[in-house]
Amino acid sequence: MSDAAHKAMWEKLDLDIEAHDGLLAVLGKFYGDIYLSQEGRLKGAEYLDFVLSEVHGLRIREIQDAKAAGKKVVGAFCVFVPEELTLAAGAIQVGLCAGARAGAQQAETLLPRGACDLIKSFVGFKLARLCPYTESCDLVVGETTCDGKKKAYEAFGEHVNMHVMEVPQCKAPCDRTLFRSELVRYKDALEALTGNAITAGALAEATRLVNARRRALQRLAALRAADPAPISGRDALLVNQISFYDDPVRFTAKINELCDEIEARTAAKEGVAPAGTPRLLLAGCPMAVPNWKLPYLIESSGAVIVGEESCIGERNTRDLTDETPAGIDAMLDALADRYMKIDCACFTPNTERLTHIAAMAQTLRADGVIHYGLLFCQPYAHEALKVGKAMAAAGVPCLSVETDYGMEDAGQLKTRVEAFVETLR
Ligand code: BJ8
Repeated sequence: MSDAAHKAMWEKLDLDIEAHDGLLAVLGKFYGDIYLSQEGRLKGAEYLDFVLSEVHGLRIREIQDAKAAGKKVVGAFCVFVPEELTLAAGAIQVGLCAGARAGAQQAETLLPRGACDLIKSFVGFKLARLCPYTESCDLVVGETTCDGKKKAYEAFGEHVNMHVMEVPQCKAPCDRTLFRSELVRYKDALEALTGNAITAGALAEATRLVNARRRALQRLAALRAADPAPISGRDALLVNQISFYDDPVRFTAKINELCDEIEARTAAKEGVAPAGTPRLLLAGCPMAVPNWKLPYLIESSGAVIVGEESCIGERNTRDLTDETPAGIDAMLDALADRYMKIDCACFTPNTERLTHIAAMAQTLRADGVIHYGLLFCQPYAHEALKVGKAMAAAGVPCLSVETDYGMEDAGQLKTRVEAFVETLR
């Protein structure tokens, strides 16, 4: 697809072409510095490079073609939005841009200064007309997770067609009942949007599809226990990020191919860093594209990241949806059961997250944990303290960092990370 064709498509989507060109230029440079500079990458990383190079191009063209053929597009910001239902309604679900500072000035007209950068980012992308995914959406689904997001959706809803799912904050049986009823309400909204009734057959097929993608990501996660580490944390994070954008069937096939290559690499005792390189588990807030600052700083400080305990990582892939129930009601029960296992810091209490982090550190043979909190994120800032205590009890060194999408603190962060890595040697 030519540059001119891309531009014509973006104009049709009413993007701010000049600002969007600027964004792509910065993104391209950032990607080159952080990704293409890596040594010993897997051949399968070519897929990642291609998807990223065409993230606003060919993938958007596919989505536009699908829309022209009558499909609807649903955007989401949270792993609580059940893609099984979206796909069963014959719609496409995409994760929306929220990992860069864009349209910050515009965002501040709708948000308080103390909103986290993730929230400012999705509002900024919309108001500055920079995200072709947001502009492609027929419906955006929000959720009542943290206070920042749920209040931001009130303002955001004045600019997009919005459906907000209520996500409970506790995990008692009454909370599961509430979430189950929210699944029904979302199902009704999808049926109204698409004009398609969600049948048991369609939901079973969609569940198999989403589970297959989760299984491929679980396979990748498990292979990272090898020493030497067969894939960089940056590339593994990118795999997880792309899982929210790319076609699920193509993505699953490509990631399984990547895993085949990793198995061969591991058998040959090869990796991206020498055996014995300090291994770190990254835990905390989700890192949406192109939030690669911290992984880059860690991996340029002599360590390798071996796992992501986040929604752009294992929190999103740990649990499968039970494929055995028959009939819509039983399938909705299975969905409620699966989604209510998510250990987001918005829940209280949320002790299972501490257990998960300790288990991941052990399985992945991590020498330490870095807890990442996005500045102004209350839920994860509170849990950072608990994670620190739990890791101390488990004998796993832990460093807690709080940062945002800016580069101003990069030097200071690197000094802290280097000092931490030094203690692990
Ligand atoms: S399930 S982690 S994707 S809510 S960083 S906006 S929490 S103030 S993103 Fe999340 Fe769903 Fe939970 Fe996962 Fe608020 Fe914190 Fe900002 Fe956050």
